[in-house]
Amino acid sequence: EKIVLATGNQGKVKEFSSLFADYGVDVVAQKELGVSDVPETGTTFVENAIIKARHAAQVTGLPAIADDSGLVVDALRGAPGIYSARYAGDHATDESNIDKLLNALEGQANRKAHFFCTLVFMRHADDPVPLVSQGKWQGEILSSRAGKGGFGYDPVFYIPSHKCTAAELEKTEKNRISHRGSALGILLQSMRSTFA
Ligand code: ITT
Repeated sequence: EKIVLATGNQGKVKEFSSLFADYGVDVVAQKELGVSDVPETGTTFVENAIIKARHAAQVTGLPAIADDSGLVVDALRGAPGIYSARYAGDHATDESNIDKLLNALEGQANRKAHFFCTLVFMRHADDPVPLVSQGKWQGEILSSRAGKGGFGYDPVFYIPSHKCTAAELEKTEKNRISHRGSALGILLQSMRSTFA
């Protein structure tokens, strides 16, 4: 059966397409089904993911998977967190968000940060037991950009184990080790054990 992918973010759509192809799951991005973005009024990753999954399921009548994710920076007491997409304001772009982050961390010695991803699967809009999974990816914020791959904050997110930024990783490697890749592995496992 088809599942709607409740995201309007093209970077996420690309990563999920290759991840789901690996797992043999049939997902369609919400835009292709005429679903528009919904206001994210929650105060946690979980709440926002549920809001997005419920909306997409409501509009399409299909089961839905949503991703709410963000960058959590230690020295900024967790900012930008759930506000990562719009850190630099209403018309924020990946570029302006990174500029704002680099400014906020100027002169800061503690560069520790992690990406966080919450995924939600709902069988229908009124599903009382959504499946939830989370993934975390530890790294450090550089003081300038490196790499062209990925999206969002990837060019300044340095992975010590790989000695490069997330934007310099092969796509398949990012999917293997990222917050999104980990969260999806866990979600698919719990979908299998719940519906087997
Ligand atoms: P949807 O709500 O439509 O899915 P969005 O971009 O608004 O799209 P979020 O509210 O979950 O999604 O914000 C996530 C932001 O966190 C995203 O826009 C990036 O700035 C950042 N982010 C999340 N995962 C990332 C990754 O793998 N690499 C770089 N930045 C990431």
